[in-house]
Amino acid sequence: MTGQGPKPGQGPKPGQGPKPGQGPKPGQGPKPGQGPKPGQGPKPGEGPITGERPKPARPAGPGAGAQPDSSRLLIEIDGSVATLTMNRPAALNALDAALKDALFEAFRRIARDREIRVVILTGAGRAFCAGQDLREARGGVSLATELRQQYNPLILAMRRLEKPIVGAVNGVAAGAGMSLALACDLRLASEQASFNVAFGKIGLVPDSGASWFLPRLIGPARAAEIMFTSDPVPAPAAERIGLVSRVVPADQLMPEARMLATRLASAGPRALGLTKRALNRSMEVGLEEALAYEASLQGIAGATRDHEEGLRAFSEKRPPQFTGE
Ligand code: T3D
Repeated sequence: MTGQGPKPGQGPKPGQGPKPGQGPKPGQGPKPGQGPKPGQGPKPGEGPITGERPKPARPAGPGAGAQPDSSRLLIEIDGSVATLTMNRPAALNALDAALKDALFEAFRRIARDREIRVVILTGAGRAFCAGQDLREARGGVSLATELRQQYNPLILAMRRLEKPIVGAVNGVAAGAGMSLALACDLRLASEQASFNVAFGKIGLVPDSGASWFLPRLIGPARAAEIMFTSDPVPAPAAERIGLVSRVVPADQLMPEARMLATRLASAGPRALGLTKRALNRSMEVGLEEALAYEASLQGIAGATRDHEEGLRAFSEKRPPQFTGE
C-alpha cells in the first residue's frame, strides 16, 4: 500500500481524512491453490497468504443504502496503523458483496505492506456491522456458496494476517458483523456497543466463524446460551465475560483504539506475527504440539535482527527500535 501511485485500497496520508474512491476493486485476490495450509502464515515481505478467493458469489445487488463501491470501505493509513471503516451507515454497515470484497482486498494488501503493522476495524455511524445485507438480491446463490466464496476467505484472511487487528466496536455487531468482531485479535467496545448473534432470529445457524470463536473466547456454556437464545450482549456484559478487553465512552473509542494500535506498532512486527500464529495454533492442538510449535517459532524469532536489537536495547537501557527484520 505504499511506495506506489494511488491504487484501490490506498488511504490518505497521515493527517488527511479517508476519502471515497480509494477502496479496493472487488473480485481481485489470490487464485485458488495459492492459499496457505492451516496454521501457516506469510513471511514478512512475501505476498499475503489469505486463502482461496473464488469469484464473488453474486454481484452487488440493489442492497440497502446502495453507494458507489469505493466508498463502502474507508481506509486511512496513519504511520504504521491502517484503520478500516465499514461505511454503509444507513444500513448499519450491512455486508453486501462489494463491502465483503473491499474488506478482503484491504486485508490482502495490508498483508503485503511491510509499513503497516497494525489494523483497526470499525464501523461508520451508530453500528459496527449488522451482518449480511438482508436486502441484497441473492441471485439464486445458496447461502452455503455465499459463505464458502465470500465470508470464509475473509475470516481466514483476518486470522492469517500476521499483524494484530484491533476491533473498535462502536455499536451493534450482529450476525456476520459479530463474527467479524470475533475474528479480530482484540476488541475494544464503546458503551453503546452490543453483540447480537442474530442468526437464530432469522432461522439460521451462527456462521463466519461465530460457532468457532465464541466458545473459545467465552467458554462453551456461555457461547451456547448466547447462540441458542440470540439475546444481545450489551457492552458491559461483553466485558464481564471476556468478549471485549474493555469498554470505553463512545467518544473515547477511536482515541483508545489508536493508542493501543500505536503501542502495538512499536513492538517487533515479526514477533507479533509469529505470536498470532502461535495463538491460532494453540486453539487447535494439545500442549505437546504447542510446545513444539513454540520452539520452532522461537527458532525463527531468535534469528531476527529485531531479537539482536532487543538484546542490544536491553543492555544499553533504551527502548528497542524494531524494523521487522
Ligand atoms: O445470507 C447469507 O449470505 C449467509 C450469511 C449470513 C450471515 C449473516 O450475517 S445472517 C444475519 C444478518 N443480520 C441480521 O439478521 C441482523 C438484522 N438487523 C437487526 O436485527 C437490527 O437491525 C439490529 C439489531 C442490528 C439493529 O436494530 P435497530 O433497531 O438499532 O436498527 P434497525 O431500525 O433495525 O435498522 C436500521 C436500518 O438498518 C434499517 O433500515 P431503514 O428501515 O432505516 O431503511 C434496517 O433495515 C437496516 N438494516 C439493519 N440490519 C440490516 C439492515 N439492512 C440490510 N441488512 C441488514 N442486516
